[in-house]
Amino acid sequence: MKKSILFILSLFVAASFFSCDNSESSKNGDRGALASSAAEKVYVAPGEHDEFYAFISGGFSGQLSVYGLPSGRLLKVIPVFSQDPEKAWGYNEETKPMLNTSHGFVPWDDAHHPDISQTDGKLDGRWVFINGNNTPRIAKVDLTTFETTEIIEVPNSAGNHSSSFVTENTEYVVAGTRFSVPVPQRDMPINEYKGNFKGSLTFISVDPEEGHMDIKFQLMMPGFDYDLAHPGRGKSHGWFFFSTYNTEEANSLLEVNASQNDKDFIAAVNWKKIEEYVNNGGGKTMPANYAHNIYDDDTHTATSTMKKEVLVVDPLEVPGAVFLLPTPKSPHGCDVNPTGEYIVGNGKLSADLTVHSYTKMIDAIENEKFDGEAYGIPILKFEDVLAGTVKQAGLGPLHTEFDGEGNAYTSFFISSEVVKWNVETREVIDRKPCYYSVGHVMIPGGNSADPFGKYVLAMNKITKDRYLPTGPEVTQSAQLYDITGEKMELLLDFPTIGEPHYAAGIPADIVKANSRKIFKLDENKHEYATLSNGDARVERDGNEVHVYMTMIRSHFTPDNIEGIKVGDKVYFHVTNHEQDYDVPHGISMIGANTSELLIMPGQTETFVWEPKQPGVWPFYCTDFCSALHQEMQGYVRVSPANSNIELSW
Ligand code: K7E
Ligand code: RUQ
Ligand code: CUA
Repeated sequence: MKKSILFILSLFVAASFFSCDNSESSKNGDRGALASSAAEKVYVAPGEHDEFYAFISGGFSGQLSVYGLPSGRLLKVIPVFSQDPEKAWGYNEETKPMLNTSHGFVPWDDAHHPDISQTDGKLDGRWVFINGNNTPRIAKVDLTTFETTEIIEVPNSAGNHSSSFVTENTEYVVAGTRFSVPVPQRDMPINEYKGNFKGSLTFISVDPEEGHMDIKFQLMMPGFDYDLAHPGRGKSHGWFFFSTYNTEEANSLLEVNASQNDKDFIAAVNWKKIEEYVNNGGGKTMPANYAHNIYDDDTHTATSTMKKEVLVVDPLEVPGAVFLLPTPKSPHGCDVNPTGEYIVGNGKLSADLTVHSYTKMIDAIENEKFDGEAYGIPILKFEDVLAGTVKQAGLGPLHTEFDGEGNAYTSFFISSEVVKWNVETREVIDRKPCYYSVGHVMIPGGNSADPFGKYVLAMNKITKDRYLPTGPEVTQSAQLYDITGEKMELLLDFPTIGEPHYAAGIPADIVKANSRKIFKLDENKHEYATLSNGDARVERDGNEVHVYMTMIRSHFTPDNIEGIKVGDKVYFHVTNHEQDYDVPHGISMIGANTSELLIMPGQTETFVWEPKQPGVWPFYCTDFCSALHQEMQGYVRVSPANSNIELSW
């Protein structure tokens, strides 16, 4: 049995080698053996668990997917900035407020960078943070329930891209703006961008106990377009580094070409210093509208609050807090190695990688070796902060991760490869092709002080011939490489959802230990929960009707309701009375302008139904729950608006 599955797996892996990796396979006399050894390395036998969780951004799907590694099996799709009819996220009354913004209900976003919370620089597996680029937001996913439990909108920002990266003790999750905009927003000529548009770097504090997020301060920077970021760690803890790609402050990047300047900057921000300044009353509050949405685990209900102001800090108010490090060729990724000494700038229009030294940076700052300034912010000399360059590493470097053994792995979009190099010597050790045009790479813990350097996952932008054709759009994909040896070994291709940008990986054991199995019914604090069957009922309040319903294998209480009229607004508040792990029930109502509800044991959810026609309308359980699942159903009798039929159930 095991053998035949292995054989099929090897065929898949072999096929991928044959189709694309010609150079590799022709050098390799025994492709079959290579493929089957790769298959063995990713094979997780039926009933066995994967060693790692991988949280992979869904990009423009607004979701976060959960995969097992090394198998590449999809375990869950977590709706974050999206409506998900499978889970009723954004459809039921409880979760709709999560998608509220200062622009109204925005049930979509472009999610790029998940990052797992850390304690002492190590992954602690409590939360995953992820950014929404489009309508700037940061979300927090709770890893006990794998649900989005908080979303905070970021004011004075646009294209929230250098986000959401966490500091060593999750003191802050950071959100940097990609598009510079007028602050405060106002009607002004676009070509007056230069000197007028601003780039905000937002430091959102995270409460160490509950994880509640709050905007602590916004650093209001010149409009350089902040692309990516990473925190310092170890010796550089207390600093944050942001890459920029428009120091020209051009409002049309193609015509004026943002790449006019040979070097842009990496902005180094001493957030500890600014925190101290703010704690002592520094900064100015300015009016700002932004939503702060919290999903409460006891009530299973979200509330959305509109905030009115934000604390803003001008870098010139805090001397010694912000410096600019010249970095060649429009750097994209801005990655810090596990010791915190090296800051890697991936100049996407270059063949070289720039590696800055934290020690040299501090030295240059202390000796005030400045090379001019930009809007009053000191610029350090390139030579004074440069540790060295990785020469001719590839074309179009984007992102770098680290294995904890002194090696870095950089993705190259144009030359479509992942390149392994030594952080100290900056010599290239190995390169392997990606199929095709890789964006981010991810090593579990690879952006923390303590990486688990067993695999690197490449997330590709284009797949072309790698999968069965599915019309003009072929699946996006990830590729898994073994990095335990000197040379990398491609093990597996697997499809992903949406467009994967970054991902965050973590040993499964860290998360599994805290995973929640059920919600206890007697701890259900939902405003409309029905905790005992005897309390199941229907109440009318004008033309609003509230149905307090329970579900347990395999019936609804009540299940036959009469006295509903056309023009009523009927709220179904449904409580799942199961207390067994993995026994949700669903409910759906004919013609309801919402999704089904999939309700977890002990939980209450609400949908609204506005019947338009008299008749007898059925509802049923949508999740196969027992041998009598098909019997789990009911009827609602709807009478004309003027009828005298009394409510009964
Ligand atoms: Cu390079 Cu949004 Cu991180 Cu995508 S970004 S690849
Ligand atoms: S019923 S088990 Cu609709 Cu055949 Cu599904
Ligand atoms: Cu309950 Cu099917």
